[in-house]
Amino acid sequence: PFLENVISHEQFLSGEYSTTFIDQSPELFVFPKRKDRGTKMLTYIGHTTVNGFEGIPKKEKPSLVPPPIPKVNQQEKIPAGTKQILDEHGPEYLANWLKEQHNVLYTDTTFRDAHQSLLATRIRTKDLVQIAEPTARLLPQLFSVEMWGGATFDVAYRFLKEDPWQRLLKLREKMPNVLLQMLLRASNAVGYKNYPDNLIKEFVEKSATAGIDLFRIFDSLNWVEGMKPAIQFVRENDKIAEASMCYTGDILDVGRSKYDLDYYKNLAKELELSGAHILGIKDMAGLLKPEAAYQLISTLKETVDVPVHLHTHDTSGNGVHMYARSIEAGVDAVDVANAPMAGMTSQPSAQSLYYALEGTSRQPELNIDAYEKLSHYWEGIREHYQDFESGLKAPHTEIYFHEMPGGQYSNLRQQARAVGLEERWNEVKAMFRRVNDMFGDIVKVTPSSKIVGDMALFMVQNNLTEDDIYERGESIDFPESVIEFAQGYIGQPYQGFPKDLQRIILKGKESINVRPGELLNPIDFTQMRDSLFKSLDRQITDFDLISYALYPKVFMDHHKFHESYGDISVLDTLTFFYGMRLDEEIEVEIEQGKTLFVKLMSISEPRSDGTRVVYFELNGQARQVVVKDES
Ligand code: 3PY
Ligand code: ZN
Repeated sequence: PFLENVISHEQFLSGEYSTTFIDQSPELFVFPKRKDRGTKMLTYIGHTTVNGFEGIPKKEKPSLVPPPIPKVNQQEKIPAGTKQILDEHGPEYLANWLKEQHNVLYTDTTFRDAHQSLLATRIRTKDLVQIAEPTARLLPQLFSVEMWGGATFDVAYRFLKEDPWQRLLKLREKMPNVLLQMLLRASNAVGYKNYPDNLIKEFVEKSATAGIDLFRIFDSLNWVEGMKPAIQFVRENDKIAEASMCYTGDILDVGRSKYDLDYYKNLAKELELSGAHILGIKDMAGLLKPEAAYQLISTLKETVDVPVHLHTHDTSGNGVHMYARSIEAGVDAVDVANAPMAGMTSQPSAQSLYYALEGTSRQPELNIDAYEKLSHYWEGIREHYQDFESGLKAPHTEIYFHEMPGGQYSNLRQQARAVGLEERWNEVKAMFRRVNDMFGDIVKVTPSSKIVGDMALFMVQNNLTEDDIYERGESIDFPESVIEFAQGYIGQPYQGFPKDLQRIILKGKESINVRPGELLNPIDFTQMRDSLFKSLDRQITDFDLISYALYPKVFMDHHKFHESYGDISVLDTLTFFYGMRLDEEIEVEIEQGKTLFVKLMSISEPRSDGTRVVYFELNGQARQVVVKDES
């Protein structure tokens, strides 16, 4: 705390201090009183009860029953699965094994993409961990469980106030038999920009150590150059590199030749040569139509020797049909979600596809009753996150036109709402497509999709047409993300940037055509650890270090939050989002065998300084905390 006082002192920051600074600044020795765990937690509950939770309307905590967790015999050994094949024989063997299976295999995305796409990535670790071991016991035939990466990493810190590494470690412990899979944005890791290569290397290594077996790697422009380091690092760790191509456009549309069957054939070959153990097809917007899927998969199965793994989003409602055709064409594995967390912008339902394949020879070999048992849990838990629902109520075939990824649709809509463009949402969607075409028809997935979205919003908000951009673009300040894209800082689009537009956006700024990671200075982790240790005054783990390197501000904000409120990942989800009702009593297990009993007694009227006193009983003793009423 002393060092923290020094480095945050105004005089110190201004640089105008001498050797007597410490002697003459007694305030440096005033340390904030460290609050005990109970008080910190009551402060959080008090604050949330009074002010609500960021991003959702404040309302009284809903009354919901806890979701049912299927009974399993915990004394029995957990059945072996794909994880044991990988650990015993390595990634090449595992990939061959996958290819040799006759029946199609399932990757279950319920723990990651399903809630990223339906509930803004908000499902908390506590709710995932409860169902992890039953899943491992009931569905040992899964190929893998996708449970990490993508947006889960920063959302954990930013919104859920928890440590994403803890999620990985805990799920690994509970699911020792199936492959754990993550989504890795190649040189963007789990962020939105390119990072130095040595950070990607560290990130992959520590993720592998903490429990990831299969890395699905993609580049947001399908730029293989940008994916090579990540593929290499995964291979060096003896884990599975699933190099993925993002599906865009429509191979059935003969009028649109940029992304035709040959494009995907060449890309697949290139990815195989770059070291892919598995070829992934990432249909992030759900654009792949059933017949296109049949042609694509048949062609790719003839093109590469590695197995093919298909991912889609069911936004159009055609997901199950599309998978059924892909399975006919020989795809090795597909991504599905448990039914109550499936459909719409999420993955197709595991159960629906299972039944759709009845009577065919490739129906997955698993216990469908187990899926149904687990589904009761997901059905119940989804209710706890009702305020994060995206609002999409029906299949949406307009995606074939605007091509927005599943996870982006609701996000961009919220962004539009936030800047007062809710009534012009249809215009924003149309503009999204226009911008895509202006950019030369690009692959749209995090982060390139966000850049197209930023530009579309910018144009609608400022009433700019495409002609305006070409005619008066010189005097327009474009969004920062658009400038960085035109500079080549997220990589090179297939067939390059449209030169005119690039010049208008850059206004003389230079652009690059090499991998941004080659130009970025490597991170000095030793020095970074030292300075973090000094400012946080605690042991810095390797995980902390990587998180800080990826997201310095997000990590520091999380640290400050933790200092004020402690570890609130132990709270049940409804209390976490809504606080407590008057007279309600809850139990909080803060560590194994140590439970706090919390009762909310009363809340005072606001005082003249805008604060309220919140009165609790903590383990039967009266306690009070003061919180600011932000209304
Ligand atoms: C992510 O990058 O988070 C995605 O899910 C992209 O589809
Ligand atoms: Zn996805």
